Amino acid sequence: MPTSSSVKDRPGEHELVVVANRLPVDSRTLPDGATEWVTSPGGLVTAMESVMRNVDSGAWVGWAGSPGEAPDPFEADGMSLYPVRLDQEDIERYYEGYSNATLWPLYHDVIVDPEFHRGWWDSYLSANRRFAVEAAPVAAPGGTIWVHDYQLQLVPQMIRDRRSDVRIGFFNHIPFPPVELFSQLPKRNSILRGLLGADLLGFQRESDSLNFLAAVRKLLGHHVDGMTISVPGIGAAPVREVQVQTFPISIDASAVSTLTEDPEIRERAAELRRDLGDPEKIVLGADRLDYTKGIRHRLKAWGELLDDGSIDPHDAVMIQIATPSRERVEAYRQLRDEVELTVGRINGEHAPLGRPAVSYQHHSFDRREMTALFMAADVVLVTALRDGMNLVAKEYVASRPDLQGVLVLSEFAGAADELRAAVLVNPHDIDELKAAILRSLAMPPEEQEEAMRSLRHQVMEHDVQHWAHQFLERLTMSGSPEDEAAQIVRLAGDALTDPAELDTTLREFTDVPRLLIATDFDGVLAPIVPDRDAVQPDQEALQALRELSDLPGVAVALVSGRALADLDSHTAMPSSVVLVGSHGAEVGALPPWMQAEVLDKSALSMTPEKEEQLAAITTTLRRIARAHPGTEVETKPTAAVLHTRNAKGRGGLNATDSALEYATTLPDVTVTPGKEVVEFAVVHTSKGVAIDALSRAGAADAWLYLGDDVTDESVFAQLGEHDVGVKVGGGDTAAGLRIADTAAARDLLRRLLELRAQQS
Ligand code: GDG
Repeated sequence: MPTSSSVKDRPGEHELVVVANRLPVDSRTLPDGATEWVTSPGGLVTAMESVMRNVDSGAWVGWAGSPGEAPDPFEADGMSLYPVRLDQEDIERYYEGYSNATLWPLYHDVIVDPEFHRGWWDSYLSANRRFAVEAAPVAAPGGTIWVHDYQLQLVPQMIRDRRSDVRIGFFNHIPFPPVELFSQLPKRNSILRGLLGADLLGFQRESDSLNFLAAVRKLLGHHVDGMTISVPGIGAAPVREVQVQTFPISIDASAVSTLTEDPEIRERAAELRRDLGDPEKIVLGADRLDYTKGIRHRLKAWGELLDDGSIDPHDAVMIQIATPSRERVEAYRQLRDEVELTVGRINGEHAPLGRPAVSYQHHSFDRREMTALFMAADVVLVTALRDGMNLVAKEYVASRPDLQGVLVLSEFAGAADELRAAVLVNPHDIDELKAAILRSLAMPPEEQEEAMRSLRHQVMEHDVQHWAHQFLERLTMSGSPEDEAAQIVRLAGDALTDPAELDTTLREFTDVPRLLIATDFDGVLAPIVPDRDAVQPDQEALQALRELSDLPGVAVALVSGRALADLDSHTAMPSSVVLVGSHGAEVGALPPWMQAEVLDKSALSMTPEKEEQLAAITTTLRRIARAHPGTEVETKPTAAVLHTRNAKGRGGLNATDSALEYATTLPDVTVTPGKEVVEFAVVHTSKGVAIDALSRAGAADAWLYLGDDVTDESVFAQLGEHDVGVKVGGGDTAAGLRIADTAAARDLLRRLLELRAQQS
């Protein structure tokens, strides 16, 4: 990042102020005493730097990377930088201590033991105060202050205490742990109160948001309604509402993709392969040297594949970039020793003369070199044991406009929620990891292309600018009474969609790599008739569906309230079409290319295990109800419900708290707190849930759904940005398009077939 050393903007004039532990540049003192500025390491800076480049009047408050006196504020890339002072003792206690030896391991599933030292907390508190004191006056009146990450969790409330006029957002770049783990943290409630100073709290994954809400509910006893927390005011101050939302972070995807067109970088990618002795396959790992990244697991798998002869070191080379990180923290020193010992052993046993089996690089590379590495890599291994998101996975995808290369991705990285077409692995299972590596090395080019096309669609469409925009837009809306109304998009009246608009939408939709096309049956494919058994489906519409299901990258599903067998007998669909009956509770066989295990995990149908689970839940809820007079338990075929409406005093709230605490032990149960009721469903039957599960099983980038009934609204309610909802006939709907009748539905399906077939 080019820098200059003067500040034009005066404090108090910035509409957007970012507060992060590190500035985007680190200062280094040169031998002649002059200061040099270099880009500072890590995912947060990579992400936010490109966001801030597009902001007018932006400021960044953070540490400049060296102990002692902070440099004066200065300007870089059109942004004002405000350095915060950290002394050597702050670095040891606040940064290396409480942040990186207590919070980091605790928030990453205690992969190593967190250390708790009281002195570290005092330092964390005073360093957070210094950031808040520096940041508060910098924002313009009514401006926005966006605080980042686990090092600064007390800053939101500290800023609120100083500036009640600004909007405060907080984004956590790392996971937020389950309440059982978070509860171990000394001063845990101070951390929660510090965070609740924000108007909007953003997390990477849905599970992080839910873990945070559970901690607030359980440890502070605040009322939580959906994703809104009511924070009681102190004294006469009114209750304040804090919003929680999931915002998966991303990268500056087009900037990365553009780098791949640079002839020098292309040449460098080719040169890298030559330098390694022209191996057939290059496998790459690129991480900060951190125990969360699963580098040891990856090396173990690679070593075993060489040991058992599954990989010939003449054919395949692994490059492991391990960027130096937190080198003064003991766990990081130990990790470095272990990794280097393992690499040495593997090379000693397997490397052919003159070339490595593992090329290990313990230093950092510039962005261009990283891109060349991604372009050269046939397989990238992201085997994190726990990771907020993991930008390396997204950078690899953005670096492959040639649609070649395979991403092996840990399911414990946040990126796994979005990058469904990667080869997903549990890195703790070394045999599974070995098999995934072998499968990736042998993957035919067409299969690589299909998966990479889908991955690229996801990454290029959801870049970091999109992420920042979503967060800041939500922050601007937070607290506004029009909130919910603004989110509900309804079609005005019952007007039919203009045919030209409909056609444009269908064209855009069929351009997407992997599609799911799904439709209701009665009222869409067949006119409604009084005698259900006498139904006459439109044969041309059925035929269009059959033909669509034969096209590459297209999954087709028929979804109905009818029983599965009934639906089957009226439609005579081939095995390439998925049938879903009983409003989502019955799912027929899947075509072989869909991932059946996604459906198994999606809890769509009752099984003996689920019956048992429901019985156990009912017993526990009844025990809770007995302890809180007035509360009662209702049982349904697939759910148990705790009703607290008739409880006395705080009894209802206490019963709800107990139920929700119990809920945290049931990860695969759908727990829905409502108004004085909490429902525990072991099967969540709705057409919407079925479509969601099917689109994941087919790794669909977008889906289209046709429906006419109120039960179809559960599908329309979850339309994503690229999905298409088509309401057939009149009535209120959340679908974006409306057509008249079954004849129009037939025409639409035929048009879809025509558009998609043109591409094959
Ligand atoms: C945290 C969360 C979350 C790495 N080595 C070099 C280099 N890098 C770049 C990568 C990537 C970034 O650093 C690392 O980002 P990650 O996301 O992979 O990991 P963390 O640093 O742990 O980041 C993480 C992230 O925050 C953002 O929210 O995704 O889960 O832990 O951009 O390419 N860059 C260069 N040379 C290197 O040697 N230039």
